[in-house]
Amino acid sequence: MAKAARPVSRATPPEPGRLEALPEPERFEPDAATYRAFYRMMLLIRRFEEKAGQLYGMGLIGGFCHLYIGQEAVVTGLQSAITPGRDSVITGYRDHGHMLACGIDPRVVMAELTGRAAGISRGKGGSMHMFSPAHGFYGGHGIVAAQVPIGAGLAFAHKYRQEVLGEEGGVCLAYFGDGAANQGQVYETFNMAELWKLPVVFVIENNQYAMGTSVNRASAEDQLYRRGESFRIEGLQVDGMDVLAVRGAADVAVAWTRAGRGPVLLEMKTYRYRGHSMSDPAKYRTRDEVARIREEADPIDRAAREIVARGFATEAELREIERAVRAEVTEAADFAEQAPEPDTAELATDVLVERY
Ligand SMILES: Cc1ncc(C[n+]2csc(CCOP(=O)(O)OP(=O)(O)O)c2C)c(N)n1
Ligand SMILES: [Mg+2]
Repeated sequence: MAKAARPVSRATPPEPGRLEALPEPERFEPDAATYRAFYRMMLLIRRFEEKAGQLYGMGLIGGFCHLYIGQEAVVTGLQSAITPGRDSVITGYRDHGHMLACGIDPRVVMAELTGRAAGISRGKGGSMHMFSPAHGFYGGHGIVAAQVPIGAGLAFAHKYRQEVLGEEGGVCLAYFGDGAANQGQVYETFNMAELWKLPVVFVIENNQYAMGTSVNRASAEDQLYRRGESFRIEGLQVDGMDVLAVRGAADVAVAWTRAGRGPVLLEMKTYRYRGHSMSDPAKYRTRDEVARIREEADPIDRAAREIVARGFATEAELREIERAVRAEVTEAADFAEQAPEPDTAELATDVLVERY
C-alpha cells in the first residue's frame, strides 16, 4: 500500500506564551466493529443520496435538493466523536448526510424530501429545512453561512447551561462550506466565539466549489484552516476523504473545546461528485476531474480496502453490509412514497406567515 499522506497539518504555530497549542492529531485507530460502523454509515449516506437523486428525477421530490455524495467521510468521522443528543449540530442545505449521521431515521428524512406528513418537518420543510432537537440537529439552513452565528448561539447555550445553570454542557459542531467561509457574519462569529471561549467546532467542508466557482477563484486566502488566525482560533487542515483522519482531528478539536478552551476551526478537504444542486449543468469542471478524484480518493472505497487489508471484515461481509444498507434505503423510499401528503388544513401550521 502507498504510504499514507500526512492526514492533518496545523496552522501557523501560536506565539509562545500567548496561545496554547492544539495537540497534534493522529489518524484514529478503530477496532473492527467501529471501522465497519463507519463504512456502513458512509454507505448509507451514499445510497440514500443516490435514491434521493432518483426520486427527484421521477418528480417525487420538489424544490431544491443538494446531494452530499463524495463528502461522506466528513460527517461520519465528526459525528462519531460527539455524544448524540447532548451535543448539537448545525449545517447548511446539504444536510441529508448530517441527519443520517445524527441517527435520524432515514424513513422520516425521505418522507420529508417527498413532502409527506410523516416527514421530520411534517412534509413542509423539504430538503433544506429539517430539524430534530431530540437528536441535537438544528438544521438545515438555506441562507449561506446563516448557520454559523446560530451555531455560536447553540454553543453559548451549552456554556450557559453548564456554568450558570449547573446542568450538563455540550459542544456544537457548526458545518459550513468553502463559499460560506467568505461571508462576513462568519468573522463576527469567530470574534465572539473566541472572546467568550464558546464550545464550538467550526467545520469548513471545503468541497472545492461554491456553486460553479472554485475556491481558488473566490478566496484570497484559500488555505481555509488559517481563516481563524486573526481571532486566535487555531485551525487544522484535514484529509476529508479519510474517515480516520477526520475522526482523529475531531477528537482533538472536541476535547479542546469541551475543556473550555474555546473554538477550533477544522478545514475538511473534500469533494462533491454531483452538481451543486439537481439543476447544475456542471460546466465549470471536467468529467475527468470528477472521475479522477472518485478513482483516487473515494472515501468508501478507501475504507473498504483498508477494512479488508486489516482483516476487520471479508469482502463477503462487506457485501452483506451493502445489501442491508440497500434494503434500508429501499424501505425508506417505499415508506416515503406510500405516506400521505399533509392535510390541506395543515397548510399554515408551524409556518411563519408574514402579512403585509
Ligand atoms: C446569503 C446567500 N447568498 C447566496 C446564496 C445562493 N447560494 C446557495 S448555495 C451557494 C454556494 C455555497 O457554497 P459552499 O459554501 O461552498 O457550500 P456547498 O454548496 O459547496 O456545500 C450560494 C452562493 C444563498 N443561498 N444565500
Ligand atoms: Mg463548497
